[in-house]
Amino acid sequence: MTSVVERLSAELGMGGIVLSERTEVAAYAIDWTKKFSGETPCILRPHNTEEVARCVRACGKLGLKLVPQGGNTGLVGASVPRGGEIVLSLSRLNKIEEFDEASATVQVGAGVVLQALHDDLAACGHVFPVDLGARGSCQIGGMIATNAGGIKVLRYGHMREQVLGLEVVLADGTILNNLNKLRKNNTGLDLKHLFVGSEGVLGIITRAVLQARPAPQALQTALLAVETRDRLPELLTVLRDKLRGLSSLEMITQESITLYKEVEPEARLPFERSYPACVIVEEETGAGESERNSFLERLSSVLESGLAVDAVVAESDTQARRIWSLRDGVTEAISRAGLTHKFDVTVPPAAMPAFLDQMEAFGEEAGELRTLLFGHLGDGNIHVNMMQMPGLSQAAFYAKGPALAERIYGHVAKLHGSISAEHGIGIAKRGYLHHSRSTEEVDLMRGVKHLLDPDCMLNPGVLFESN
Ligand code: FAD
Ligand code: 2HG
Ligand code: ZN
Repeated sequence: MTSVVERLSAELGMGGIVLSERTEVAAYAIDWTKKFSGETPCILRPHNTEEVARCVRACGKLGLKLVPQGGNTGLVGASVPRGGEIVLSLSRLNKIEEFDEASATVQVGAGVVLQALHDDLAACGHVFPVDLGARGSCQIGGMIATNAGGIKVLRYGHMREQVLGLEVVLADGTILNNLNKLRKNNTGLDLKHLFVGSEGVLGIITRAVLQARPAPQALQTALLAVETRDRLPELLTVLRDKLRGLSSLEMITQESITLYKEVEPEARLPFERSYPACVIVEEETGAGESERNSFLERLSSVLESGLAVDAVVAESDTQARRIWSLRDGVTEAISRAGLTHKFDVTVPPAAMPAFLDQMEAFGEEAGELRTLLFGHLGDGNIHVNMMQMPGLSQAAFYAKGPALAERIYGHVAKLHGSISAEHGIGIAKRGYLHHSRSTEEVDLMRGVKHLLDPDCMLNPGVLFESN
């Protein structure tokens, strides 16, 4: 009997695309959190859109299921196989194809890594305004498929707001080309939005046209210390008012900073004493001393209000990077320190202080968990991590997950929040979707899935519990 790999290779008839060496396949079959993994016979690594379409048609003909994969930094288990699916890696579609200066748009392959796009645009005085800690690995296709957020949503929005055009390979192998560069194009249903945030269940994104922006003349970065978490909503209001060019507003609680220091003992912490929370602010300003002085004055007025009690202001790019390394370092430290249950939620900003306390209480009640809270304060987006404490077995740790999720998401729903602020639903949250979306909405989503992928070939099991 011929194997799947042999049948697929024969069907594709193209060299160098099928990767089936077990040692090489392994990295594609486990996710970043090490929580989700599965078997796969092989990885397909096409070089361009036409090859992607051929891969999709070949899998369709052989009745094989596909998991599209970008940088494999997703945090909800949707980028790795679960039960023998083939992984379709977009990594080789990694060309930055064209920068159009007049429209400030850039056309890229789905496999372009975010950091590479940042570097490329910087060379022509522009920026791509989505940024996140996984920038060195996550890819544009994956970011579109998850509608990634990150640290600049406050000013520029998610991926959705940056996507002008898309090229997508549908489940039957059709290539849907809408590489639109126009900002204004009201010609019927805007189909690209179906694929933004679709987590690979509706089609394979192969190229995109993205909106770039002129690079800000100067960035002012500071870390503020907060004496009480109760006043975070007031601080948010005042910062939005005083710093009109605010581009990032992030929050890290003390316990997260403590973990960071445990994992990175060499790291120098910005304040000599500890505070219940620290807040990172970044403002885009004009260049020059007067703009800098204006930032410092406006920041001083925030300190005078007592909403923040201490501040470290970056004097150079290196110091700004050091401040940001604390924020990025927390996510990294969690993954290095052990297993964690991740809950990425949004709550109305006014509800945030009580919500933070409630999360700590839930963690305490569940027992033998360490609760870490941080996130995108400006968006009301809290990352709740409940980490395995030493002594708690892996099985006992995992067993706590479902009850915790039910409690946390139930609480979020009562606050009219969202059970997924930015990471998506994937496998991890599909059983809880009803906390944020109505039955009618989920039925319509299923209908769209059925229309575009009637045989449920693309990412089966993602988003919905049964297809
Ligand atoms: P993958 O993980 O490979 O895939 C994610 C999903 O997209 C899967 O469902 C996959 O099937 C699908 N997919 C991938 N490529 C395609 C394609 N071309 N066509 C169709 N479907 C596709 N996320 C945020 O939103 N904000 C953050 O601040 C943030 N910070 C992070 C920090 C760290 C350290 C890490 C590890 C992750 C972080 N994430 C964050 C999560 C993650 O980086 C994002 O979800 C990112 O958009 C995933 O991109 P990727 O290329 O790695 O996609
Ligand atoms: C971040 O903002 C990411 O750092 C990851 O969205 C959050 O690790 C997490 O829980
Ligand atoms: Zn985040």
